[in-house]
Amino acid sequence: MNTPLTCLNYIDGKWVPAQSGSILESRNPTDWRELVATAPKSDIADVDAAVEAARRAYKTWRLVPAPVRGEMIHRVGEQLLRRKEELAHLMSREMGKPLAEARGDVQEGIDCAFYYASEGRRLFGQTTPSELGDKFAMTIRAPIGVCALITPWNFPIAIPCWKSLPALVCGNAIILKPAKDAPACAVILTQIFEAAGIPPGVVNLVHGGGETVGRALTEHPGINLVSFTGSSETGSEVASICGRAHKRVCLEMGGKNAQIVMEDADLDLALEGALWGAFGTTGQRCTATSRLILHRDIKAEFTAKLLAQTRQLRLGPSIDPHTDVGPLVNAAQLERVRNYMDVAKTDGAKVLIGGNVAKGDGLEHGFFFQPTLLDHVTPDMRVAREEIFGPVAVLIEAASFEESIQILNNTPYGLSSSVYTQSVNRAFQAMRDIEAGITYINGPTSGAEVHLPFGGVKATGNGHREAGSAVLDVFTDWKTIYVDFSGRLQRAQIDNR
Ligand code: UN1
Repeated sequence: MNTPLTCLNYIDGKWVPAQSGSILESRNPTDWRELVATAPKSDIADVDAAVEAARRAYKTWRLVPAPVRGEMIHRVGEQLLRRKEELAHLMSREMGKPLAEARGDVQEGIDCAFYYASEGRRLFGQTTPSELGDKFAMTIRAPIGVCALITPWNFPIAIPCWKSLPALVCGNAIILKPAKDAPACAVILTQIFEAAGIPPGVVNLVHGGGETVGRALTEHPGINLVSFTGSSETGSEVASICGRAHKRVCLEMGGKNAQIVMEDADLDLALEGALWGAFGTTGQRCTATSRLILHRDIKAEFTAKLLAQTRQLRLGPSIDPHTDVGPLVNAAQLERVRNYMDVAKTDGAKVLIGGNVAKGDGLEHGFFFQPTLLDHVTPDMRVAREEIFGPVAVLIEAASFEESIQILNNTPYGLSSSVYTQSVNRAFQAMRDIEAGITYINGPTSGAEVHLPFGGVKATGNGHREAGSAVLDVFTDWKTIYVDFSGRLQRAQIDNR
């Protein structure tokens, strides 16, 4: 076993413990006897110190030319690339993602760094003619100030990068509050920021719980913006605090993503997509496929194939290269998924495979749950509507394409969606009629790329998008500028009529 890492907070360019001296433990979900790291259990005093440092640093950081900020972000990308393997191993041990997927998580951070590094030389505004003579009109982007970034454990490098890199290139100072289950990944990322030359106070890291540190940041008058990824319940709380204080808030919350398989689909392709979508990252992705909406003409055949393939999945230690499905992140998640099995049975669903905590074969010290398929599920059942966040997919039968879309839309959420069909007409109808932020045609519900907008509709989000150029509208304000070079008063709408 590896020696546990001692994580610290990073405030004003210094690595420090929590002022109270309290600590949290981060354990390996494959084997909870392994302590991966300890981290400061911070409170409001640590948040105050971080906000003060960030406010001070913001004053000069916002004046650093954006291309220079971009060069630092580029160095972040280079360091992430150099430390990719080390980070992937740490991540896999810390939160239980299979190694290949952990490499993908770090790669998403690298992609993000190189994308936003070059944004330093764009950050385009607009110039447009004025309605008056000898007058110039343009827009520029202005940073928001100090941003609190509250991130989940399921993408411990990718999501902090999605948030921090565009925030920084736009000229904001940041305070990162990583999930309690992934403090060590956040420490390495912060070390990388430090090594990339980002000045003290511009990036701060405060570990701790959502109810203490997350809340203190959200309520702090020195914070101008909160970007939060997590549950819809917590997101509502964050939004209401920010709403009352007129703070900008960007929310990425729950999902109940569905894959539709039509009778004209390439079934083998749809099958591969369903397996990856449902069981990749042990179902712990916001984009995971938790509903399979199957046309009745292919349901029996598709289900039989799916069952056979699910049976082949190897459940095992996240670090083992032969593992297909790793553990859940912690005991609470395991209990949550297990509870949903009771809910499913009470509501009349049938467990086709799985449905239990996995035991034996060296899994007894980890948070393993068997890959699970629930059949005879109707759209009104709780397992068809609520986010489970585990290796569980429900099978719902549909009589037509129209009914499939209706079922897909019949959820409070709207993040990702997928349709397998060979019909161009149906594909375009799906793109038009599905209520979701992301729609895949003939691909699974997971697979977002960093240069496109990421986010959802309904209870999934609050109208903002992460990633792509869309996130620049989160981390900047538009400023409209008029320059009158006529040397006289020109009244718009009046003097030119
Ligand atoms: C998330 O689960 O919150 O498309 C992010 C995907 C990944 C990102 C997921 N690229 O599944």
